[in-house]
Parts: sequence; structure tokens; C-alpha cells
Amino acid sequence: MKITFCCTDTKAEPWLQGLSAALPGADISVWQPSAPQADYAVVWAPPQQFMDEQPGLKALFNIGAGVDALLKLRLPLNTLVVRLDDAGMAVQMAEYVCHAVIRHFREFDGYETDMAGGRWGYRKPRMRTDFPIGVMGLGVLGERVAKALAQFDFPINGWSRSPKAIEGVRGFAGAEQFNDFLAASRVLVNLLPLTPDTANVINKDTLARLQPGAYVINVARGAHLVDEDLIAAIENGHVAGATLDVFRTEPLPAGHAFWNHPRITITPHTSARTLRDESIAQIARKMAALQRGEAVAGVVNPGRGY
Ligand code: NDP
Ligand code: OXD
Repeated sequence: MKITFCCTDTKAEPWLQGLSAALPGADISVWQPSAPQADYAVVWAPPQQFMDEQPGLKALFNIGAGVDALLKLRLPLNTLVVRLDDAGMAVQMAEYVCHAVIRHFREFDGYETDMAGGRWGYRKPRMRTDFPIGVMGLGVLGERVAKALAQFDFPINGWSRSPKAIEGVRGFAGAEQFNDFLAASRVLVNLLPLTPDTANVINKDTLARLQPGAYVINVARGAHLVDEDLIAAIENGHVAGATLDVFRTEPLPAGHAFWNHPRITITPHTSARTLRDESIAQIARKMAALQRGEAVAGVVNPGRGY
């Protein structure tokens, strides 16, 4: 089996070594223009030229969970697109979101400021029933996050395209239940894939439908959020603040209003990193399964966009 590796901004050598160790006998190399046709590809942000020159790939393995950038390319017609499903990302996402929620709920930023200023003072305990959390997207990552948050006894709402039954999570599904989901939520966590249906989903209207004192945690894609609508909702007092890990343009441009905003915490797209060893193991397992003619998880439906 011939495997080509085409991952922008990724050190190739450790991936090639790991894949070779996991798939003895496979012929694995870094893609170069005019390289011979491969059976499988491991990609991250490949150029269109790569796609055009590899029309016979059986499957394309994306070394991330989100495929929005990949689906913007013209892909070979009969190639399966396979994304990472979990591969160590779900637990990282759960850590990140639980940290953001608890930091806000327990007012740790306020305590930090107090301590730095030499002030010893308590804040009134808040009721977790006053902080219902809405998780948008109940897939591999969203389900894990919703279950982790439920462990802290917050009321949890979840929104997905198809109905879900997750213990401890009140489920809402489809466009028709979206407004009810928002009205039931004060903290909004975004774990949707970026598709034509979900772009700009966090906007003036949706923010206004959240409960007063809302808090936004965006860990999916920057293009889900209308930046200026968030700033305006914070300024008018309806939204208390936000934690943002993803941005329309990354790195976040110098001078953007999110830098240094007192109520917005930002991180550099790091909430759930691709872990090389776990990812190699998952990809190798799936390639071997496809070679045996078996079905694999994480196959993208290009028509649906995720
Ligand atoms: P999944 O495909 O497993 O889950 C997607 C979820 O979104 C599903 O529950 C799906 O519903 C729901 N959904 C999709 N479209 C709609 C819609 N129009 N309306 C309502 N619900 C919808 O994805 P993952 O959980 O693996 O990943 C989610 C996203 O997280 C990725 O696409 C990526 O953008 C982002 N991500 C960010 C990272 C970071 O470091 N910041 C790291 C990894 C991922 P249904 O279940 O009914 O299909
Ligand atoms: C991903 C990401 O989609 O890193 O995996 O954002």
C-alpha cells in the first residue's frame, strides 16, 4: 500500500516514522508535485494541486476533526474523506470547557484581581441552577464535554441536528428547537462543525435569546461567531463575557478588539490539539480496516459538510 503525506505546517519525519512502524510494509513518503499516485493520503491543509494530482486515492485522512477547510477544495470524486474522531481530543476539550465554565462561574478572575491588589474578600456563592449550559453540537467532542459538565451538577442542554438521548443532558434537535435551546441556556458552548448551515450561528439574534448574564465559549471555528455582535452584546450588558479559542483569521490579527478585551479570554486555537501518537494509531487502524474492506468511523459526508 502506498501512502502520501501532505501536511502544511507539520514536521513530517515523526509522522512518517510512526506510520511506518504502525504499518510495516507500507510505502510512505512526503508528497511532491508530480509524485506517483498513492492509495491513501494523510493531509492537513493540502494545496489544490495535491488533490488534482491524486485522483485515485481510496481515502484521505485529515489530521484534525474539522474538515471545513478541506471541503473547500475540489476533492477526487470517489475518495473517502476520513477525519480524526476523538484521538485524544475529547478529553482535552472537556478540560478546556470545564475550566472556562468553572473559572467564570466561581469568579476566579475577580479573585485573582483581588489577590493581586492585596484584597481579602469573599463573593456571594452563586447557584449552579442559575447557570444552565447549552452545548451546541453533540458529536464526538460535544457529547464528552456535555457529560463532563454534567458531573459538576450544572443543568445541561444539548443541541444537535438529529435527536440524542444522553444521560444528564436535555436534548434539543433541529432548527425548530433552536430558539427553545437558547432560551433555556445561559452559558453557550459551541462544538458545531463549520458548514453552510452553521456559519455565523452565534450572532446578535442568538446572543439576545440567551438568558441575561450569558457567557460564550467558542471552541469550534471562528466563522461561527459574528465578532462585532459579541462585542456589542457585552457592551449592552446582556452577555457577561466570553472565552474564545478560535477566530475568523488565525493568528488573531494585531489590533483586533478581542486582544486585551477585559471580558474576553482568548487562547491560540489550542483547546484540543492533534496528538501525534494517538492520531497515527487511529489512522493506521483505519487504513488497515479499509484494506480489509471493512467500514471505519469518522467518514465525512461532503454533502452535509461534516
Ligand atoms: P462531530 O461531527 O462528531 O459532531 C458534530 C455535531 O454537530 C453533531 O452532533 C451534529 O449533529 C451537530 N450538527 C452539525 N450540523 C448541525 C446543525 N446544522 N444543527 C445542529 N447540529 C448540528 O464533530 P466533533 O465533535 O468531532 O468536532 C466538532 C468541531 O470541533 C469540529 O468540526 C471542529 O471545527 C472543532 N474542533 C476544534 C478544535 C480546537 O482545537 N479548537 C479541535 C477539534 C475540533 P448530529 O449528531 O445530529 O449529526
Ligand atoms: C481540528 C482542529 O479540527 O484542530 O482538529 O481545530
